[in-house]
Amino acid sequence: SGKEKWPRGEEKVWKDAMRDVDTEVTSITKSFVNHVQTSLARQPYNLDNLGAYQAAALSVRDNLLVNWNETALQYTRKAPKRAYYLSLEFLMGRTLDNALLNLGLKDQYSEGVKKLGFSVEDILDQERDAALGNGGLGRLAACYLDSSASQELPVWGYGLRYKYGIFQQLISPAGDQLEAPDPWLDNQNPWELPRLDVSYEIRFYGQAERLGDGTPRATWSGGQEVLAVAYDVMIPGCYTKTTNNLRLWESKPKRGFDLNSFNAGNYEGAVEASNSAAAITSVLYPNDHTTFGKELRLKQQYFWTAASLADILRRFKNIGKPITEFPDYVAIQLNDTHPTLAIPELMRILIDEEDQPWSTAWQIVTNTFFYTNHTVLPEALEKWPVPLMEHLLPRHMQIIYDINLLFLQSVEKKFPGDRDRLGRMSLIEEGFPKQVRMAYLACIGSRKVNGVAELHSDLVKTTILKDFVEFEGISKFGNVTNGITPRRWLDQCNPELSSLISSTLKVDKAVWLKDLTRLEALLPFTEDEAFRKEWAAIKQRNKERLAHHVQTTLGFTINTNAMFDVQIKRLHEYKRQTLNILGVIHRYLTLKNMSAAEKKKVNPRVVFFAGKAAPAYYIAKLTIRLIVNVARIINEDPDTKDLLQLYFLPDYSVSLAEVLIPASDISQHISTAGTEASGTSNMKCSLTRMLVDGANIEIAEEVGESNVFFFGHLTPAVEDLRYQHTYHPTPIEEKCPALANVLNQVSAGLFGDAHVYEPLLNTIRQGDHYLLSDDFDSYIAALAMVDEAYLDQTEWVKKSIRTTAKMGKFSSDRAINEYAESYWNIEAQKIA
Ligand code: B1H
Repeated sequence: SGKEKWPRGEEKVWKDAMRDVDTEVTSITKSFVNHVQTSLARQPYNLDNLGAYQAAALSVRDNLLVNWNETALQYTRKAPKRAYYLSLEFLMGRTLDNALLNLGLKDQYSEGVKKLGFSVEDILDQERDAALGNGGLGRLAACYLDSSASQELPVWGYGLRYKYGIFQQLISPAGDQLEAPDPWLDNQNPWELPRLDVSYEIRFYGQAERLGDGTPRATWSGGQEVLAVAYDVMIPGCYTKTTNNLRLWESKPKRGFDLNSFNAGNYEGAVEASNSAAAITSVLYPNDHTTFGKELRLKQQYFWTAASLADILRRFKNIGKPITEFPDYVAIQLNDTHPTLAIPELMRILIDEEDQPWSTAWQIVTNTFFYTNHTVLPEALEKWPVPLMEHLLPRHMQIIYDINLLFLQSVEKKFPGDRDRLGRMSLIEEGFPKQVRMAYLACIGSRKVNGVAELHSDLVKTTILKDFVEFEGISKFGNVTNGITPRRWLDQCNPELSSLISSTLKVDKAVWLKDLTRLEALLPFTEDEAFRKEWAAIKQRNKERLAHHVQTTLGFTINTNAMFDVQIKRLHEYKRQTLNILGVIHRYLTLKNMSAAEKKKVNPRVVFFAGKAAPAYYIAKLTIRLIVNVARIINEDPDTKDLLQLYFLPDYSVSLAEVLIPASDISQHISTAGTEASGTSNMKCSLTRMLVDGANIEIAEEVGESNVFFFGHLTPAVEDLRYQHTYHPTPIEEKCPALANVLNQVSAGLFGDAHVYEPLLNTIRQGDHYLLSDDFDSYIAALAMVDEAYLDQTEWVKKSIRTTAKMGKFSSDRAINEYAESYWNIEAQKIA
């Protein structure tokens, strides 16, 4: 008819773009419409938000590709020393918004899609998180990639392309965590480039035989061979051409897999083998801080390290330098012990394939690798059973034995006759079965070792690696305090605050986002009333944004005229979500006993929890159940519900964090002293202007003790307290009556399920390894101080401004530059 109304946006803009005529139609609109018609093969008439997201993503990707190619080309031409970040986890979150901001194209795209009838927010909201990680360790890797590109450093990431990321968390009607798979690749992923041409054959099992010809060489043959295929993810820097690469490996059966089985008529057997190849990269292990000794996990680790090393070696060989110069061109960072097999794998390549003498090979290896430790918790220290290693990686087990022999000989030389020490330091732990201690192997195979915060690095040096410090000297052991990227954790998730900062400082965000110490110039504005008002108004709008999100996703109505108190992190006993929920119950019981007049003076509080529990972690899951059921009771209680609300927000993710963090007034970092290596959400919360209490001493050093609420015992006391618990236990009733009362109320069934929570409560009544009974009273006192401080809103806002102003140190740009200078010895490369 020709008279029908155009369904979306401005008809003329669409049509001009479709016909590619030269009007005011921007190149952005053209490329968007072009992708709708060609890449997506869709009609503009019926494009939905998902289609619009895909078209926008493909269009932005075109911009990135140009820079990405240019960056790769220049790295190849100039051949600078490069660093490689090996991590089993990259918790990237969403990409489109970040890419638009880094390219400086957000406004143009918002304009463009608006003319076509879409809102940029709706489009951004279509993207699924890339959740290839558990928690802080994986998110740290993502922040470091962002900073490397933004600081123009030649750094690539290497990881696995899991078909399923971290599980989706659901909460059952009873309040239990349920796990559902995360098929994040189902809608096609516009951010990855399959490189079917880049692939390597990876061997498992089989036989290793020493040549016995006077060389250390051996052959390794037979077993299973699978293919590692590369998928590349572009990592744009902020306001720079530099666009680095994250290479993720996918496992595939080898072409023409197992012809022998076919010929023997064993067709199903052959298909099974092909399934087992594909299984290697099918799922991220969701355990976090515990190791399970599963064969498939070890397969993942070897598959990934072997493919990455083969790729790095091939690139090095293209430069045409002798192999002994490898460490002059390559630095490899081991993100925790997960990639430690890279050490024996490089030895294998150098000895068996490159025919190098042992000492030359070891020299190369120990100048190439760097190892970051992320935890001193004993249950998280990786150990692999020797029989499993011998079965899966027979040649590597030989090499590990050889490394160990030479190593222990040199220890014996330095400490003659100290048999205890040899036993303590051996790479092989005695027992049934014997186990390989991966942290020790990573330590002796690396040029340097570091922890992730001052306190943590000191603990590494004085506890788990003490013997190694004595043997190798202190200078090998350092600290690089973690950081977070201010692009995602300020500019992207809190855009109003970002523009307030730019306009107040009269500095373009392109400058301060890359030099976060500039925020210090905000300090004088603590005395500016108009500024403080705007600061507070932005917080209020962020609270409303969160409340809206909860209303639309969960159907709860949140009181936004309250203090927002968050604890958002993996569920773990050492992080003490239990202390928090017992504190909430204490507050509830206190409110129930108050007169109306007393209640008038109380400041309303909304407490949020979010976080996943490892699927097999019974006590952590019970904690979730308790939180959910306490929430049910207290949110319905007319006596208290105006003053205290409690929510467990399911399925914590990077995207949910981006909404939660800017809305929070206080965040709880309340792990037992010395157990949290660093924490990074503490930095995110402080950066987007709020206060932290708990573990992070370095934050307090920067922002000032008056802006942080500390409580509880300090690290040096922990060992003594635990000793007391074991050998001179005091009944909780005596030691901490307030806590005893809370525990008894839960036991009595105040929140239903009278017996269900006993195992959780007993972790406190018996043993109390994480010292809740020692810290409860001072925890409650600290929360009261927070309430008190919040009453003086002027002072509170000042504290909040001061905190943000002093967070410069915690930019991941500072951290990555420390690695670049003091560890990897690499330099920034200007991409013209
Ligand atoms: C951290 C882990 C971790 N430390 C084993 N260790 C894992 C260990 O799947 N696994 O086997 C997974 C993760 N994660 C965290 O690292 C620390 O607890 C945080 O304090 C720290 O901020 C973060 C980044 O350094």
